[in-house]
Amino acid sequence: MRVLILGGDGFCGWPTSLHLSQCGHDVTIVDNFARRNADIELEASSLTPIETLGTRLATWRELTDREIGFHRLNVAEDYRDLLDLLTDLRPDAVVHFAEQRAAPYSMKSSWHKRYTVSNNLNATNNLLAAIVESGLDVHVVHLGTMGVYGYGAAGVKIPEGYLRVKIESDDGGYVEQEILFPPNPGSIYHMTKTQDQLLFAYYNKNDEVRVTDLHQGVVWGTQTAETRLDERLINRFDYDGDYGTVLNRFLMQAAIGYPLTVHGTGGQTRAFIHLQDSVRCIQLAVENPPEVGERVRIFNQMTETHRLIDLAELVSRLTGAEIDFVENPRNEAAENDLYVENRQLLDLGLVPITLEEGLLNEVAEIAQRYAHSCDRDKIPCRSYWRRRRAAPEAEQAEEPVYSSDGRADGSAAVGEQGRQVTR
Ligand code: NAD
Ligand code: USQ
Repeated sequence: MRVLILGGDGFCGWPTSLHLSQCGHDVTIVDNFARRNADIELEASSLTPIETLGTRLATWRELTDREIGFHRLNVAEDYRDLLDLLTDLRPDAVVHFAEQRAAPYSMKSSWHKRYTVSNNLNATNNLLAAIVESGLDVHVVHLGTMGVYGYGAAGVKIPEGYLRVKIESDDGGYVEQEILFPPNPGSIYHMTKTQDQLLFAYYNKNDEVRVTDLHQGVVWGTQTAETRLDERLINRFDYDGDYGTVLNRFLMQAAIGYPLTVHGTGGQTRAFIHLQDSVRCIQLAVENPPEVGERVRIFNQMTETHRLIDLAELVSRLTGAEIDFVENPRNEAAENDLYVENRQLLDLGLVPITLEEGLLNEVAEIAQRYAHSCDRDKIPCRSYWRRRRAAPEAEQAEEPVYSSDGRADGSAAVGEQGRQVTR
């Protein structure tokens, strides 16, 4: 298949591009390097030494003889270029990762809120509008999030996107309907993903655009079979207070002897998936498209749920790290249960890699190997979600200066910002 990958230079996009290429698909990447530019803005960087995209692609060619194409464009702004690319390439599928994905980053200031909304919603709408204008029948595979549901459903297992409801009718009877599960986003970033859902539903209904929306949990791990082939292919490893996600942060903190930063009590339960499973799920979604006329397919792309305190204690047991209960900078429930349905990807053949010591050790080893490049000052999360708790410097934050292609000049300091295994 010909597959266009929007956001193919990112944490999930890069290993997915390599995996789909390895599987024999003809892959082309689009990216505007917004993520690399956010590092400049935040004065942070990946723990692992990621190469330029040019070197990454040349290395892949050298090792495998496979060519991955690349086009630098801003999906949210360069509509005409996107349309021309679709028309020239005529892809069978577009995998859409090209969004600002960090919840803390989206909550740093009003600029970050507006940027996240504008980037994410325009990227999704531009893609859908361009598919319709091109007249092509392209399957969109979008990376959504478990956070569209909120993280608790009053003890109910969260279904895959749709909820069957009974509505009382005027004659005292009941009408049955299937509706999108009520959205309950906790951050501006998560809110953009709930709005993406409506864009997909609309274009699917009106124009029969075929869509698979993957509601993914927190991704952990950093390497996949393909990124391990050569150090020049190494994937990014985010550990800073904005982009670092919880389990990778704990493993990296343990590696440098930094107390594990548990927000609040650690009673929050979240859904997780290993990066290797994430790329496999995307392959399954690409290779099993919905029929024309089928409603938007929604898969819950997660393999297990964990309470954060249990994860911290596990990492602490393995490494001897101390646990630090820090005041939670976010506005989220201190504790929640989480039960999630994920049958559809299992039925397509996913065999989950669950969290076990061997894999944790592998991530910890990578963190250890590159610990020398860690900037400890970037570890605390300083993005306060509630106005009344905003740090004084956030109030005075200046906007970073961005050029139209999303490049920050880096000059402006922005205010700093029950375990369930489902198989
Ligand atoms: P990332 O920030 O590492 O990658 C996103 C890529 O998209 C970056 O390379 C960035 O430069 C690019 N991009 C952003 N806006 C763009 C635009 N307007 N035009 C062109 N390129 C643009 O993020 P990631 O962790 O790889 O996440 C990818 C997707 O998966 C996101 O949509 C995210 O919401 C979703 N997701 C991620 C996780 C996770 O734990 N990382 C979990 C669930 C869902
Ligand atoms: N947390 C800590 N300590 C830390 C960092 C985070 O306790 O040092 C807590 C947070 O308060 C939160 C939980 O860990 O309760 C998860 O935070 P996270 O940063 O790992 O994940 P999140 O902000 O939810 O976002 C990540 C990705 C996002 C994706 C989402 C999937 O960045 O793109 O959509 O995971 S989900 O969480 O299922 O919605």
